[in-house]
Amino acid sequence: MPFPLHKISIRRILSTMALTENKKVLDFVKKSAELAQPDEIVWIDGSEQQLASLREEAVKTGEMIKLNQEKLPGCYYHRTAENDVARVEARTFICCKNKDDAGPINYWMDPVEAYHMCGEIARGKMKGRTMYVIPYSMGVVGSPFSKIGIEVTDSIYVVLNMAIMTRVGTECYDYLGKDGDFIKGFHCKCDVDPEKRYIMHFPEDDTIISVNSAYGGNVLLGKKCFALRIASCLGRREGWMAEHMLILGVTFPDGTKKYVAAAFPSACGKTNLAMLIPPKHYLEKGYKIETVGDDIAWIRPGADGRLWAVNPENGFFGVAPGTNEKSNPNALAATREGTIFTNVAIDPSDNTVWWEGLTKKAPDRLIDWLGNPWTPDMGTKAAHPNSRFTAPATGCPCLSDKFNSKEGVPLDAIIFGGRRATTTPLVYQSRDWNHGVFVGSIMSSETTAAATGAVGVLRHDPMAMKPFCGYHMADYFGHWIEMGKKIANPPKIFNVNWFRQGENGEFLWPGFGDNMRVLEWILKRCDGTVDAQETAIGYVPYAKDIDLEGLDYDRETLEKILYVDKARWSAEADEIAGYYEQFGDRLPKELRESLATLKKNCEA
Ligand code: OXD
Ligand code: MN
Repeated sequence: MPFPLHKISIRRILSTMALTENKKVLDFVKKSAELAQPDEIVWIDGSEQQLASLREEAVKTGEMIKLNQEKLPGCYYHRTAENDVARVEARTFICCKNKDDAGPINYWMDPVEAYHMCGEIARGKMKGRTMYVIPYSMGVVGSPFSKIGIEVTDSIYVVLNMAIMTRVGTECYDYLGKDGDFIKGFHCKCDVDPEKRYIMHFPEDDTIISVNSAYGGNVLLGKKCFALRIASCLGRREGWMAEHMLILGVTFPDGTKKYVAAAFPSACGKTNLAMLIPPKHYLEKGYKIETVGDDIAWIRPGADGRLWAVNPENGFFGVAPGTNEKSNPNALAATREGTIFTNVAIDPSDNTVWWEGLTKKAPDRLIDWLGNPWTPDMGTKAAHPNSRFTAPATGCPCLSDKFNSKEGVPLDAIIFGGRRATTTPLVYQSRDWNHGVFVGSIMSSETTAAATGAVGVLRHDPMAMKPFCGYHMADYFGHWIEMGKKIANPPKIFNVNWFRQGENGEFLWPGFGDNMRVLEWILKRCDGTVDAQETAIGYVPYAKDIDLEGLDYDRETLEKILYVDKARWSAEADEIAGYYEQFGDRLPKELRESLATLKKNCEA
């Protein structure tokens, strides 16, 4: 007997059935319902009973498939529409009054036009459906970092994913009280029509509207839309930073801990780095990596003059392909319970899941992500390259004991990194904070399947925030420079590149757990216990200082991927100058100066 949901008719929206007396919430729910005209409204309370009954309903309607509960307890499977498998950057808009405030990198639409257009698209589209009202917190409720959101949606899949990825429950209403403010999120699947798909952000109204999609990155509104695009605007207003960064902790043999935040573009290994297992001899000495977050960091200056960071999420929305017992056993372990898999393949022999890279040999017969029978000789992918797992953070064996800390963790280092076949060395350190901001601003990376469009195309992705910055990118750089002025003990800033390739396209660095060797150098630099060579771009390690113990790897290759080729960097500087042009006078002078220094250093 399913637990009775708090279903009420729209006419009774303001009745006692609502879980809050907050007038702003009631008003938002009422307006959303008047627009989309759902048959019913369900107030999500976050209880396991309610979620269980929603899972049951989703299985009944075919929205989700219940997987093998012995092998994968609490795990479910979902397929999105074939046209709806990734973020849609060209249909993602910043809707602020003044076009200049969105900047040249973002797509912009006038807010009046955007509200009108989305209103027409969503009008009546929840007829025959239920609208769910999700109260959620990004961050631990009551932490000075945290913010509350309310998402209304017509998708049970969204409710269940939000319940993994964020802290959902009535405590959010308690925290808001009668008058508290929150980020409004309206999501309607409508007809999943790609031509009418819009992901709209109204930073001046703290509002998000998402229509005609059901793919996670477009519809789990707490994630990219709120925790990055809207939060980047809030951070600028309030003096903090919302970044596309993992957070990890390193425990040293003597028990001390250091924390690192690292920004990489989507599907470039943030989850793998956040959950890294160090090589054997590090483990034997007592080194340990702990995960605080794998995708988003909210960062604030502390009273001690350092930067402190929290992960506002509560789960991992990770890319499945390539995740296996060797590349990321911790992520794999996290997916074994209470996980929703999206667009991976199903193994019908035991009703479990499979994706490319999970095992060396694919099973003989699968059901692919489109729902069709699949065999290895077909030459197609069984799982979509951007197929995902939504896994509760608590299932991660290396989750940090600071995961739920209200104060967050103090950062010793910030790392930027892109996917670059050439030019960018394995690791280098910026000369100081402002130069570090420059290093982040010139990040380029090859595109991945996390967004629609061509894969493998080199593009600028400053601080890995190109798709996620909610305002003018040059003002965002300026905000970084300003933050530097507020902190007496800033983290040191580094850049890494795990993706250097040889002449035949082979990767020149093993990556994964061996990235610990680079992390160790980075943290020694923070302590001032290892020397470095000053180059045209910043400080680069001496090859002898990267620990290669237990690795079958020659120092010559290491020298090669640490080498700073001035001719290439000179060309890079010219290319950056072209890229910077679009920012005009809004580009902070500190970045122009760093670029001039780079050019001069390359010519010296
Ligand atoms: C993600 C992304 O899902 O960056 O984290 O696309
Ligand atoms: Mn991401």
